[in-house]
Amino acid sequence: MGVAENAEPQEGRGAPRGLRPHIALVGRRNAGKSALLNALAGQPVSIVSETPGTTTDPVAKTMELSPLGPVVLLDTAGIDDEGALGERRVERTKNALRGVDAALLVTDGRWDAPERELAGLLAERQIPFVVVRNKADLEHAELPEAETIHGALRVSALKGEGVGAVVAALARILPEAALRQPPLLAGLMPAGGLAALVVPLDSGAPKGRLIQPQVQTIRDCLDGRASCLVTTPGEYAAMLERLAGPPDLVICDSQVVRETVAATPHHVPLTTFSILMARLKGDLAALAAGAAALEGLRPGDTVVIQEGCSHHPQADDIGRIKLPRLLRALAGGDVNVVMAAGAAFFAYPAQARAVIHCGGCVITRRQMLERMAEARARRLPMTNYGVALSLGQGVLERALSPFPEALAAYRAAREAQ
Ligand SMILES: Nc1nc2c(ncn2[C@@H]2O[C@H](COP(=O)(O)OP(=O)(O)OP(=O)(O)O)[C@@H](O)[C@H]2O)c(=O)[nH]1
Ligand SMILES: [Mg+2]
Repeated sequence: MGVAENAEPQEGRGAPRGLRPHIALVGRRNAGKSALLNALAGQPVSIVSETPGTTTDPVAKTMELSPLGPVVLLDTAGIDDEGALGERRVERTKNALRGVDAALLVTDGRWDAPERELAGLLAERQIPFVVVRNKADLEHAELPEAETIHGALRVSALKGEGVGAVVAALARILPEAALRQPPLLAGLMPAGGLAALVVPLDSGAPKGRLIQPQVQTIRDCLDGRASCLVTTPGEYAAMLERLAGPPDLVICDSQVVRETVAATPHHVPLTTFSILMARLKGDLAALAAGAAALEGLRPGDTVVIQEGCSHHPQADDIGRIKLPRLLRALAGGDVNVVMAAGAAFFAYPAQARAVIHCGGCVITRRQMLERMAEARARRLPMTNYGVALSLGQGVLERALSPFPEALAAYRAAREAQ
């Protein structure tokens, strides 16, 4: 495809490129494609200049785009490039569009032949796209009279304004298949490796079977030609002793994470089923960062506890009993808990300080991401049950240790508050 790699070091265990949705930035020269890419990345990745034709070859940049998660953004040369070389660049841009999951059609306010050509091309290739009307800060200045571009998002890449709405729009248009990362254990288990699964059989466990995340983990191990041992918290230490070496990964139920950590050698990667699900369903880095907000809670604060389904509450229900108890302990006093359940849209109350979402087993990744985008638009930190439970047991950093990006996001959010 002739795409230049940026000099960014490969992110250790980050999502492999093949699992990341690819998003192209297209438009005429000087529309601000590179400036928009930089605004999305939050760092100067592409060269921005007033000279038309600055970007010549497509440039791919892997990044975490919260709340979308890991993506590849593709900067391209202007579609209106001219001359013999220019035509070859245009060809490259068109080729780079092959296989992208979505596109941002960037315009400086004009909607003429180049924009129409691109819109036609994208439609023809069935690539969902958003029109980004950039340079909104220049509305009344040098720009030609802006045509009304239906549904265009107004953005100033230069000032970083409206960039969040672009990400939210991408979350809406990206096809489900592009966003889904099917293997729960992606990047975590070596082939031929061994995972230890710690599964409590308390009153909440269904009779005669295991719950979905546990089954999915076992299946993923087998698909990856790895093995797994499944045990209860009570048998776990004895099982470890019988092994000739430690397992490659330990995965436990969130509710027994503290005791599992205590029984596990320090160097063994360890996480919870909920954190694996959070990575699969949403953006783990953003959910980890959201957990930091719980540590800053004060008595009287409002926290939304949101569930994807409306299940029948159990005796020691996590959402209704355990998490409110945890929030009181963190805040050092009473916390105002607002429960939201079901698939319908829920308007977060203005006074809310944080949202704790369930694992979202009944909602799609896309729905989960839309909820995250909604919270983000309101500058409301969102975390999830599994992350919050590990935080409450004082072992969140350990449970995030297999996911360096998420661990870094949590630490950064903690420092920022
Ligand atoms: N006022 C204003 N200027 C912008 C904005 N975004 C980009 N620019 C300016 O527009 C010019 C072109 O920006 P680029 O990001 O290089 O545009 P591009 O679409 O990548 O252009 P090529 O790579 O040449 O095709 C630069 O001088 C930027 O500073 C914006 O939001 N507001
Ligand atoms: Mg450029």
